Amino acid sequence: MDIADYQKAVNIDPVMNEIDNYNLYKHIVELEAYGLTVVPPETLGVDEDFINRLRTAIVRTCEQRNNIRMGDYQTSTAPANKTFKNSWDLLEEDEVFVEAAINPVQMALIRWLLGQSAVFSGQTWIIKGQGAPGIGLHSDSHGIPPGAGQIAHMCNASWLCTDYADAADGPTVFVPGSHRYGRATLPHEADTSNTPFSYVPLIAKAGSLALWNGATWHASEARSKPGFRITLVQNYMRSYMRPQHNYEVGTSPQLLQKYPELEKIIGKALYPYEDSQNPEPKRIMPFMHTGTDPFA
Ligand SMILES: O=C(O)CCC(=O)C(=O)O
Ligand SMILES: [Fe+2]
Repeated sequence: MDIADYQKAVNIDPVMNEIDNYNLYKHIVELEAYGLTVVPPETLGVDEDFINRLRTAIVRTCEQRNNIRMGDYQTSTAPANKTFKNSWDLLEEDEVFVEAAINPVQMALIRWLLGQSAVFSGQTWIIKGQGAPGIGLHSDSHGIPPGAGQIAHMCNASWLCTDYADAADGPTVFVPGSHRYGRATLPHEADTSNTPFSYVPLIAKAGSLALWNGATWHASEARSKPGFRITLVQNYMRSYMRPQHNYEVGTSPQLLQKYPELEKIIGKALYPYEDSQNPEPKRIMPFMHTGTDPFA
């Protein structure tokens, strides 16, 4: 008996059918058990041409936006202070970014985590060169206070555009099962060189998709290899993460100036680090502190 055949559970039946069609059972169990899964290109229905187009589009967009010449990503020594900049909001740059955002296998897994009403929330690249340091353990579920850990509120779906073969590539690392802690890392837990938490590196070939519950703690290793690690990072969220109305657009400067409290509560874009058009780093830390303090 297939329960989905009864067609009584209108939201979960379509997800079940897709999990079945694409044979995603292992990935669903890994998402539940570990808080992350890595899907190979064959399962995603993408070929080498797709990932070459995606990587090429990222490099080209970075070159154009940051006025640099990167050349061959495998040997390039373009400076990190340029390759990390202006990396958000890519859909209009090349349709391959739309293909990456709506891949149907990816969407089946995202809808398992976030429901049918999941929304696409942001897309950015990581172009990480030789000598780039790692980053500390953190959760991506910024803004979700402790106590709300039973369900996924957001997830990260990252396309690997280069191979992550070993630690020298500077891969992402994960604390398996940490999504169940339901909170962000505290400062003394975040340093990978002395954290008491065990973590595993993401080792997979280009064209794979790493998908994690946003609450799953992760970090990255320093990169020692020449050339660049290139990744397309995508965030998806539950629909309640959106405001009913975007007061950022159209609220008059006169009102904002007269009522500073209004400016504070207006919900200007910042997730996850900064609005690419209007970076305001000073607003980011208080927002991220909600991950360990509901009163932040
Ligand atoms: O460099 C990495 O792989 C870590 C990136 C990260 O923290 C993220 O995409 O949320
Ligand atoms: Fe992250």
